[in-house]
Amino acid sequence: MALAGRATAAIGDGAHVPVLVIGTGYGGSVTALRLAQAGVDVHMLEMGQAWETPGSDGKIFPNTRTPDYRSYWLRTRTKQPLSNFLGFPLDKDVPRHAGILDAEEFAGITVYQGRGIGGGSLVNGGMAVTPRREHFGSVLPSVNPAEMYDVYYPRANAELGVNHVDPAWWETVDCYQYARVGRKHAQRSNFAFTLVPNVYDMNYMKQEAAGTATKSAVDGEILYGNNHGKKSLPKTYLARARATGRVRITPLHRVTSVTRAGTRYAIVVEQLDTSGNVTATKTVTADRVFFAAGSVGTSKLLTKLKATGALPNLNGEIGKGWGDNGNVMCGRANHLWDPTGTVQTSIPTAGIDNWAAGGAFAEVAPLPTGIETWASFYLSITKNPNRAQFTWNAAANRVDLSWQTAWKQPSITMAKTIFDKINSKEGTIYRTDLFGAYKIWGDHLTYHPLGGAVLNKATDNHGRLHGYPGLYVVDGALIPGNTTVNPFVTITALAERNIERIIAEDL
Ligand code: FAE
Repeated sequence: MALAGRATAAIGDGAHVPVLVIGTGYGGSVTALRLAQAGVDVHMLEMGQAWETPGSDGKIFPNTRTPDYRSYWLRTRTKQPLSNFLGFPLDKDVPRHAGILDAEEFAGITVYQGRGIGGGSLVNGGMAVTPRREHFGSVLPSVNPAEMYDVYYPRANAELGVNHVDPAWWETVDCYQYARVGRKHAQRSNFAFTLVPNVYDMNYMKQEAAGTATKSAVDGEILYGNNHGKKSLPKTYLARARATGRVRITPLHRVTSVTRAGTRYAIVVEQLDTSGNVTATKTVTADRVFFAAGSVGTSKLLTKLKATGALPNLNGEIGKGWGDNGNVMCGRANHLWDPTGTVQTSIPTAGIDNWAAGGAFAEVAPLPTGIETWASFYLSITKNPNRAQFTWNAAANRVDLSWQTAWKQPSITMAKTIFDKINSKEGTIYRTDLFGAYKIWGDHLTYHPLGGAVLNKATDNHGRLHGYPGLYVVDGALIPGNTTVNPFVTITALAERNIERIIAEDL
């Protein structure tokens, strides 16, 4: 499928738009499509690039194995989630550039996020998982499960293009050997093992593996973008939004302020060049503003705007209830008779479900290094109860997050309910070379930031911010810290639910 039409002319200083959407990830894309279909003109602002122009190698996105200037958001050195291999540090210097992956560092955690039109959909693993219904009460306690499971989860899955790997093909193809080894070890320790859906086009992957299509996932493309099979938002929601003719998107524009201006809102926007320099500052007005800058982006904006008096009537829940979806990573060293394969597709399709008994759901993740590693690698989502708060640090002119590294300990304990048992059964050990020298746990990061403007607390039960009619939160900031599985299907489904009500009642 072709990328959606080209980015339109940049928003002008002094412009007025009926609806402004800040950010182009899942929440923003759902909101823009549904408003446009209801006949409303929408302008979306995105701080990252459009990602429509190939680089010097003829490709839009670089490979995971060879990060370059396109890979990181305004850093001069890469910060790879797996920082080491066989004891050697992997990071390297790169030119400062408005790259695709932001490794945003707070005092106790690094939060990875996508930057560009499509937000996290550009960089994520595509795992499209609907939480088990019996767990939904802990995910969004104020939302009626029936409406989500009968209407909005199915709608989100359909629009996102969620599909399933062909189990017969999965059983035999080389590029999923690592996942089958993961299954063998999980099942020998009596853990439930499930194939999980994805938004990667599984028919395309079959062709890659057969050598009849340009290799993409099978060649390791994912973390810094995917050039072929991934159905990211520019190919799904945003393509349909643009096709309405009512949605315009301005990339490389970062919102820094929103204030009341009579019956409207005034929005201050910095225009960036691809080196991250501010080349212009614009003020535009809008009747309604939808915050879709992601859990961190939306929470940082709202925390600053409340504290600095730009939006003083926001309530005391702003900035609270932030969680890391219990993310923790680890690797296991397999025996020499258990190779995981030299060719590993970058698209994960399987997980070990020990949520009910141990509080952990472990994604069997690829290590697409191109060489045999004899390693099994896992990203676990755990029932970590810790929640952090964003606060305004006036002296440093920035927003801080109170998360502490030690707060990952419950996640490690829960992940160990799976991997200690597997190691004991298999006679294997943890890898100690992936996150530093002699470090077992990747406990310094998250891929799944959630919360900071929680539904039914900072907003009403449909995302309307308390204190300001016409201001809404529509992204992962609404979800109180954990989705029990990978989050984007829930973010999408919740946005579908909320915008339907907002269109019916507010417009
Ligand atoms: P998001 O997609 O983050 O979009 C926010 C957008 O707003 C971004 O494009 C920002 O650049 C932009 N923005 C931020 N601040 C501003 C500003 N001030 N002005 C203008 N624009 C701004 O938000 N989830 C899954 O369900 N399955 C997976 O397999 C999976 N794998 C992942 C792998 C990686 C490496 C990462 C980083 C994430 C992964 N995720 C996965 C998480 C998922 O991508 C994330 O939950 C969603 O993207 C969040 O959606 P939002 O709409 O909240």
